[in-house]
Amino acid sequence: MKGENSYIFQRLIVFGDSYVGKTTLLKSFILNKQDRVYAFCNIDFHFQVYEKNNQKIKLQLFDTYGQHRFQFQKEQSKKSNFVLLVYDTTNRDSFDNICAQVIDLIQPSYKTSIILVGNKCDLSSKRQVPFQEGLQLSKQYGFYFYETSALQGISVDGLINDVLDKIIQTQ
Ligand SMILES: Nc1nc2c(ncn2[C@@H]2O[C@H](COP(=O)(O)OP(=O)(O)OP(=O)(O)O)[C@@H](O)[C@H]2O)c(=O)[nH]1
Ligand SMILES: [Mg+2]
Repeated sequence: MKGENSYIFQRLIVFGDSYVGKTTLLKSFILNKQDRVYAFCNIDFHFQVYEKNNQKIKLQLFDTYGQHRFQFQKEQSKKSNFVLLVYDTTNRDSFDNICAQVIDLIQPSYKTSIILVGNKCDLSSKRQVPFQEGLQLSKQYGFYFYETSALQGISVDGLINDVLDKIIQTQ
């Protein structure tokens, strides 16, 4: 039987071009906005404990910067339970760069769940990447797919709740 203080520990990391909204998205997963964010070797991270179905889940949320290279991403992906690949729906280049990245990150042997995220969906008049294109890419590779607005909080609760459900299901 699990003790009262026991929790499931998992690691989530976010990748994507500069300015797509990675930091804003991760911050929206942090329940207490006053909590400290740690910095180590050019990565920021934060521990967030969630409680769901009487289970405590401690998620280590890793933020990265747009300029990180593939080798770094590959190493980090291997160590993570969840990888969020974020692009900006108003920036075609950020989507094309994800497409290039995906080929490199796909390693069937990794037990990592990859989630494709089209952020800034609130800026509909500036949209450059249609929803269907994101969906198609996610289907092609068997990723989860969300369109979010980290700024307006659209679909961010759904995303993190689905992550928690998946963690609980796989225990
Ligand atoms: N309209 C809109 N703006 C957003 C959204 N998410 C982030 N932004 C804005 O986009 C800008 C960049 O957001 P960041 O979260 O700093 O982007 P980042 O991906 O962490 O950038 P780097 O750390 O430089 O790689 C900021 O001005 C945010 O306020 C969103 O969903 N909608
Ligand atoms: Mg950032």
